[in-house]
Amino acid sequence: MTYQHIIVSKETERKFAVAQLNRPQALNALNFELMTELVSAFRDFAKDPVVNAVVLAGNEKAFAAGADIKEMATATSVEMLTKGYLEMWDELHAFKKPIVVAVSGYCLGGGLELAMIGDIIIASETAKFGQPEINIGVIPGAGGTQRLARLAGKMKAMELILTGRQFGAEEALQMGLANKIFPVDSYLDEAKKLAAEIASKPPMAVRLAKEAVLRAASTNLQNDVEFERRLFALLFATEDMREGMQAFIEKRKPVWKGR
Ligand code: DAK
Repeated sequence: MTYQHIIVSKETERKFAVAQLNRPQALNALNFELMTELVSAFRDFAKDPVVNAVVLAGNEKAFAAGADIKEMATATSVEMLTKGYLEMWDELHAFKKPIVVAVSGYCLGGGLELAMIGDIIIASETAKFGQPEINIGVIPGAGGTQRLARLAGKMKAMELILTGRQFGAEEALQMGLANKIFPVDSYLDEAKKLAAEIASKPPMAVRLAKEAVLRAASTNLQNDVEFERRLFALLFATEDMREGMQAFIEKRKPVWKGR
């Protein structure tokens, strides 16, 4: 299958696949089409016996700057809950093979949520992480409040989610979000090396190890993610959400009304 918004390749010798987000003009913002393609690629990886691990990457400037705000700006709560978007994220979350995420540049909002669905994060020195949704009148809606709080602890997650502040690779490493940091020119190769190493292990043991480790961090995760989603969709009924997203599109500062 050919894709428009992602680039997929397979290293059959080293037994892993690479999915690279490829909407550079929008800093790899995750629009509906890109997500559809990504899910389709992962369905193929799931079935392919040559693929024992996956590297998920963006480009040097951006892993992904979040969900596509231009697409979301006019969406209704009902559309957010029914358009099939939620199912796509669920499907990625349910992927059984290990995902090594290679992050350089912006990894924000839904971009960070996607990275956290992965299993290991290799960051470049220029990686910039953040959950900036608050700045456009919403909250993380793809598990960010839950996964970041479980990874970094309540206080840290609270600060990052309430301020929307961006943070670098070093801070990500300290809080246990990133596993390793490498220079920009080698981070992707290092992610591939790690994927190849994991892919050389016995596939069934790897799969069950992933499932078991996820259990440690996921008590009630699915329920809590559902809860977060409902709050996210609820914010689509507010004027501040319309204002926040419109202000981003118009490249101006939003004016909040508290309603
Ligand atoms: N959406 C759409 N377009 C984006 C974008 C985004 N998230 N981020 C950047 N772009 C576009 C810009 O509009 C610009 O397009 P043109 O003006 O050239 O047409 C182009 O990419 C380059 O961006 P900038 O000109 O803004 O570049 P700068 O270097 O000045 O700034 C930046 C880079 C990353 C700081 C800035 O672009 C930025 O703040 N971007 C938005 C970051 C953000 O707020 N992300 C969170 C979005 S909300 C859910 C699933 C997912 C989600 C929620 C629910 N469910 C399953 C329920 C996720 C939500 C989000 O991610």
